[in-house]
Amino acid sequence: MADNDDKIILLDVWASMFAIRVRIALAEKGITNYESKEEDLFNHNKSPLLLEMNPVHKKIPVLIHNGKPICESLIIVEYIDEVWKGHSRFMSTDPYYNSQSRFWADFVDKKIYPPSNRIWRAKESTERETAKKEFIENLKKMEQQLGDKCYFGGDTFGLVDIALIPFYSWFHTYETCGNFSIADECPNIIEWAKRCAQREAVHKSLPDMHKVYEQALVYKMHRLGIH
Ligand SMILES: N[C@@H](CCC(=O)N[C@@H](CS)C(=O)NCC(=O)O)C(=O)O
Repeated sequence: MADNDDKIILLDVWASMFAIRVRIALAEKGITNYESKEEDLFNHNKSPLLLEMNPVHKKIPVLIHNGKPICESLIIVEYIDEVWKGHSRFMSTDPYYNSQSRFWADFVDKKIYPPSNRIWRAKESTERETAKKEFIENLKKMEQQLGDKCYFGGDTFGLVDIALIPFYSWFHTYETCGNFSIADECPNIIEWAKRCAQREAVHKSLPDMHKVYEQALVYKMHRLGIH
């Protein structure tokens, strides 16, 4: 379990919403003594360490805890919660509550992430408009699920909040590329995001939205083969 001499390495990419989840989880648990290794995912430049630690998917984030790798952001967040039990918990002791948290965190990965990505990557406006529609529809479902609660799980900041809040840094990119306002579509999600961003752990882990936008343009040029 957790020890003060633990050696923790995060294979990271600063703008990645999946990596941001892990940085928030670590910060929420008060873990600052870890090494973040920034990966270059382009030009066949992945580090030998990444290929060794995540040979199946070859993706970041990977948390390396005392030499042992943990892959997949949501699995990493739950791992951090289980190992560093001392601080407030992301999961509960109630199996039903946890099943619902996992359902909605999975919804973020399956129904929010794919259309969000297509909004800024789209080459044509029809593709972009379809993605935008799907993104808004699904974000509204999350807004409904949030209801008038403080966080998705109630009063405690938990797994679903950690799964979704990194997207807040990307909202400006979606809005600029898709020419729409998320605040107009989902005002309660924006209120929730602002509430989350008041937490120190979240605030210091979320990258600047304008830098994210610039980076998105670089990613897009890479995808189009323009370097
Ligand atoms: N389901 C994974 C997704 C991770 C992911 O897509 N990572 C991207 C960066 S945002 C990556 O490493 N891409 C490299 C590649 O696809 O080769 C998670 O939750 O950790």
